[in-house]
Amino acid sequence: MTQESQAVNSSVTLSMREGVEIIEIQNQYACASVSTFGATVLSYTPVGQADLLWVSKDAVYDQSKPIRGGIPVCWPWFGRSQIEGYPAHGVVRNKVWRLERTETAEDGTTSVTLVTFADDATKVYWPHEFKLSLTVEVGAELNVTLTTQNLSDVSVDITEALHTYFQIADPRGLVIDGLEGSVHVDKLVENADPETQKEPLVLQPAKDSVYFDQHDDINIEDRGHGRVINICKQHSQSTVVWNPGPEIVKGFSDMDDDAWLEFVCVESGNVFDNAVKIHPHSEHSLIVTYSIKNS
Ligand code: TA6
Repeated sequence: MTQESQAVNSSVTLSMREGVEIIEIQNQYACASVSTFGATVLSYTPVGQADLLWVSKDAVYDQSKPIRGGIPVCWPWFGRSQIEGYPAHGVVRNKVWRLERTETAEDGTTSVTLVTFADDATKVYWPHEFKLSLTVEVGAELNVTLTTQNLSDVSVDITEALHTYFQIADPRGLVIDGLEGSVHVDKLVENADPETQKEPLVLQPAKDSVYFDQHDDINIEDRGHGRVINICKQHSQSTVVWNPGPEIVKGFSDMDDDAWLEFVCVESGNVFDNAVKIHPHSEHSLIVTYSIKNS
């Protein structure tokens, strides 16, 4: 279905994909796309490379649920809420954000900033005033900054993550290094004891582990695509590694049974015990830079 597109500037156009508005970015470095629904980066394809990100071919674009893939924004909590009926991964990945500004840097990098604020819907679950901004910088690297502004008169504690789905040639035996030395908990094992990661992780799906007090750069050795994906993060204490594997994937209506063979989630944020306290009228930014090196 062809959709009319509207040019914002020479690098940015707006179009619709079914019920979702898409911000399309194209410059000398890469092309990328971001949905205003959930402020979800859906693709980042540097010139000469495969897309960094994975989106399910069964993803839903009618705003009835978060888009499966790309970089969903988990905020102001990560994971399942302790409160029955509250949405998993918070309240902003399934609402429409506003495109606040676009900028072109001197080196030709294109940035777009999307914002969202507290409203009646968010206050049902989280009774605080806030401004949340996501700035996506598309250049030789992909830089994503999630900034929380606490507009209330009380301190708030948040957990958060950029829940990034990386397109991978084969997750079986995938080597992920940079987690060494951090303490991880396996969420697939009830009451699992924390363990210290001693070696680079060799992924054997299914995997759902949280790495605490983890600060180092992470390298994902995507050998099948002849590349290494580097994750460099600032103000992030946690990393989550997730791949549902062949059985758990069957429980997701927006992924087919083989989808687990196409991606790995390596999520940068501040989750569970690594919560962030933001004082009244203060702010906090989670910053992640993704880059690709040929291997
Ligand atoms: O980050 C891993 C995880 O928390 C998994 O436990 C799984 O639930 C995944 O996120 C996807 O969650 P979603 O709510 O997007 O289906």
